[in-house]
Amino acid sequence: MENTVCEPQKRALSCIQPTGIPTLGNYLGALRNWVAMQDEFECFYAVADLHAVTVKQEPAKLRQQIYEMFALLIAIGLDPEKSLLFVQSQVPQHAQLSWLLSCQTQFGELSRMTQFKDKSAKHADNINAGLFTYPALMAADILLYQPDYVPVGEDQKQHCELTRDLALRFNNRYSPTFTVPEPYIMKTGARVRSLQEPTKKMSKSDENQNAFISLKDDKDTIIRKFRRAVTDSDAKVCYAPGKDGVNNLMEIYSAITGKTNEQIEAEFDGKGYGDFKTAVGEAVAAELAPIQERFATLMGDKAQLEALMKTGAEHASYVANKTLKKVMKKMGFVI
Ligand code: ATP
Ligand code: LTN
Repeated sequence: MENTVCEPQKRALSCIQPTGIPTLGNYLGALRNWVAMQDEFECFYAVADLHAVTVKQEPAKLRQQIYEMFALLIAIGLDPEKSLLFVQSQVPQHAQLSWLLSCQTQFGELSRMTQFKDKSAKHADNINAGLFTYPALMAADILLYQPDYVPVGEDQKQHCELTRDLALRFNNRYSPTFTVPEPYIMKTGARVRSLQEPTKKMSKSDENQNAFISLKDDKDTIIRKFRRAVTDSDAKVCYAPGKDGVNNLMEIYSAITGKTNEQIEAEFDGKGYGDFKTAVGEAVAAELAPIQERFATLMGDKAQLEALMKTGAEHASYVANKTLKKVMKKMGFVI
């Protein structure tokens, strides 16, 4: 008989904040990869609502956005039977471990986080302690589940490195406790840029609606936004330094169609930006249409969403509690 050694399945974990309908950037940079990973890995995915309150939120709107984000995760193809889907605030171990980890995190480390610098500049009237200690909560989200990989977009790399440092620090100071996770960043779509300012990342909280494609935008809106996208006066579809707008559109088109830059250049050789932008818009609209249909059906049954949240939170809490208890015991608490 053949002697097969069964490798344990690797784990992946990621979260997304319910701060609005996700953009094409969130989808290509993170969410789409989450779906692709669910067959190969044991996956944990959460709606990071505790993170969302580091900036001001209107309660009724936040509640709606939590439902929407949870529904959207299922609509994009995450299967609650295959992946563990849950809402962060429904699993109290996140807040508990976050406190313990924040006592192992240095002020200097948190001061260097670019997301803190960006967000404190953007919300200068509300630079609260949570915004500053946010990476300790993110580290707790991750480390509780002992994942090997954290699929995120490029902008979260710095937070993932801090999480690794904290895991190593804890393991060295006490004894091996945490798996040291690696960020899992895809090459295509890792940094989708704003359609209006293509040097900046596409962000769902951008005030200019034309700067981003929301996963809820209809076909006409999508095509109109792409047609208005900032490009250059060169009128040649080619990937080159300095052509940020065109490069961004090519990256989006490539991420959706799987075509290489050479194939895209050949396809639009001799054609203007108008044809190219419409083609990108049509490809994106076709990708999003079935997601939008499933999303509408799911949002029509909140009781079903609540039941799925409850099951997810119970399972997550069971896994998270094992890690939390270990950590507390090692730190000297009476448990
Ligand atoms: P906000 O605009 O509210 O600060 P955000 O749009 O950056 O939020 P998050 O909820 O913070 O979205 O991010 C969810 C995931 O999407 C993260 O893994 C992040 O790296 C990824 N992501 C966000 N924006 C982009 C982008 N423009 N390109 C690629 N990935 C992105
Ligand atoms: N910080 C992330 C969201 C987030 C996250 C996490 C991502 C919160 N907890 C754990 C991966 C793993 C963001 O702002 N995009």
